[in-house]
Amino acid sequence: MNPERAERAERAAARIRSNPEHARRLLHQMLRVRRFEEKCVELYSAAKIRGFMHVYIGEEAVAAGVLATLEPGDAVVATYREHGHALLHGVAAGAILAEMYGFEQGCCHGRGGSMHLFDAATRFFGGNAIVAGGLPVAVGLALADKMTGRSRVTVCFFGEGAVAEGEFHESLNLAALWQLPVLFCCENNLYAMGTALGRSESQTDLALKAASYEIPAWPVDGMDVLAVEEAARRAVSAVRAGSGPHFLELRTYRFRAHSMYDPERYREKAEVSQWLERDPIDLLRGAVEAAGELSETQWSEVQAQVDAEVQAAVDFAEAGTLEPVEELTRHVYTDRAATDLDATDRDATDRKRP
Ligand SMILES: Cc1ncc(C[n+]2csc(CCOP(=O)(O)OP(=O)(O)O)c2C)c(N)n1
Ligand SMILES: [Mg+2]
Repeated sequence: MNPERAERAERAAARIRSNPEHARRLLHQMLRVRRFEEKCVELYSAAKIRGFMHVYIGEEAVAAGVLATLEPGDAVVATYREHGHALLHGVAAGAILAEMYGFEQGCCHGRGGSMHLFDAATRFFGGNAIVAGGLPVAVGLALADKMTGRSRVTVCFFGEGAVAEGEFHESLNLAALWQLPVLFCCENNLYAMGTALGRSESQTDLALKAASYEIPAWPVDGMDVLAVEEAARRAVSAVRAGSGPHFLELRTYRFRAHSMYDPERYREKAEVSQWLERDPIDLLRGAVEAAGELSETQWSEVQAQVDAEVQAAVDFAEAGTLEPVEELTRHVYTDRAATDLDATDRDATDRKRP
């Protein structure tokens, strides 16, 4: 082992020993996402889930590490690869899976599906299918918190493909200009569908792009959940303390295809194998075991708990029902019929008419 790696392993062991329960919890969280999504793939193949679906397998350390640093009331905005973020931010596994089945018991009554998970109660604001579409939403949420004086943080996850979009630059600029309480988390998995970062960006150091907007930014090993959590804790506490936006470039890798349809002609099998050697779950499990803080029994318990949660989610989704046809026009514009509008609303509406 090279000296840098050895020092890192030593620091990790010390951290694990200082709070072994927390380390086991991080392991549990990553495994929840992994097993849940493995089940989703199986259910997709069985045509229980249809439409587009993108899994996060390989990238679990990012969501698990960052979300471990949030407090109740903080908001999360993510992309279409968001099952894990929703799950770890507190949306019930059953409600997520039922949503993917298209059933009314889903977190969006089955109208959103895999790419548009949303849950106002936990302040999980998507599930955004448009690349970079979540960034202005996050900036708006953070602006609202700043204007109302609430000490909340909004975390925005997006892929490195988003940095090529105008919305990325507009959002970072305004967040910095107005010193908004938002943490930008760029999940750099090296590919945007089949396009490698170096084929689409002249500058591939993404933290540097954020720094050009005067936003404190740094890269993080996104396969090491302890490193992710440490960086996120530092960034989140600075954001919460009023130091304005922060940016993390989380260097990670997706082990599976971009979506369920992808012949993967753009990357070598050897590259995938190399990254598989740094599976974030295996890395943490190995470190916790090496620190003497994970017995065989404890690991079996973690797995059993996760398996039970996933099975319960499947049972819940399987028992789901489609929304009745009469409900189809609900949740489109407003639930209130024109006759329900009170006099003030009607006056205002009338005044706006040309
Ligand atoms: C504005 C926009 N352009 C194109 C697409 C099609 N599209 C879907 S996913 C994707 C790649 C995005 O890659 P990245 O942001 O790196 O996220 P990853 O899939 O790697 O997590 C593209 C181009 C889209 N959804 N939105
Ligand atoms: Mg990507």
